[in-house]
Amino acid sequence: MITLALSKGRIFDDTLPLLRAAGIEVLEDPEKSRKLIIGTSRPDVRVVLVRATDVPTYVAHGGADLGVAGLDVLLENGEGLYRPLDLKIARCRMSVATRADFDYRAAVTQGSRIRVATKYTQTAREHFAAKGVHVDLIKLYGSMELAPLTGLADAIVDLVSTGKTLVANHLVEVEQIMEISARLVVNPASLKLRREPLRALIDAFERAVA
Ligand code: PRT
Ligand code: MG
Repeated sequence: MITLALSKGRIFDDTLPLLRAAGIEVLEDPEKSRKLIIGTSRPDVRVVLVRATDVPTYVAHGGADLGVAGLDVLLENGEGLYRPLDLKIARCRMSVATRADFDYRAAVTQGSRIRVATKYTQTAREHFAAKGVHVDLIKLYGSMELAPLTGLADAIVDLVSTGKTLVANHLVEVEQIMEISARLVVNPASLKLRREPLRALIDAFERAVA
């Protein structure tokens, strides 16, 4: 049995067409069913539904043979995974945003300290270290946009796709850190033990992306 870890929402929705192109139909809609293990039209392939941030953990520890996770998630928690393929789905960018009245340029050029709230502490730490900016990181698990509005932080590091969330909260995107997309990650031990079927599946994904 090959187990593929996906998260509900955009990762699941965007992976479906790739699976379909690989000849695999998922047998249930996770938004309608409460099942966490879903069968597919291939008796030897099943999907497990986990939180987006748990996908690397499942794959790294063998709870799944492969999975789909955003680069944002992998940069925070993606060690020990074989990361063969950019699926080019669930695309967005990782950016720095502040209130419109915050002078970000001055803050990052004058070597002053900046308080940054984010879910992506690893990525934010590396980004500001590379710029030589002193940063106080505040770890949050959601609603990052609130941090600059309440005075909790000067800036946030978050994902942006349309930019509507920032606009709705009167925040300005002041710097783009990197482009983000979802990757297919594979458990290295699975790849050794079940090389043939996994390789075939990875190749099918590869053809579906191209
Ligand atoms: O929602 P949950 O807490 O269960 O987990 P999650 O937020 O990690 O999962 P999900 O499904 O929301 O995101 C899964 C993956 O989709 C992420 O890891 C990213 O790689 C990718 N992705 C692509 C995004 C976005 N686009 C995105 N826009 N993930 C989140 N957002 C959020 C962003 O954080 C911000 O709150 O959408 C908001 C901004 O969107 P715009 O369109 O208003 O700019
Ligand atoms: Mg979300």
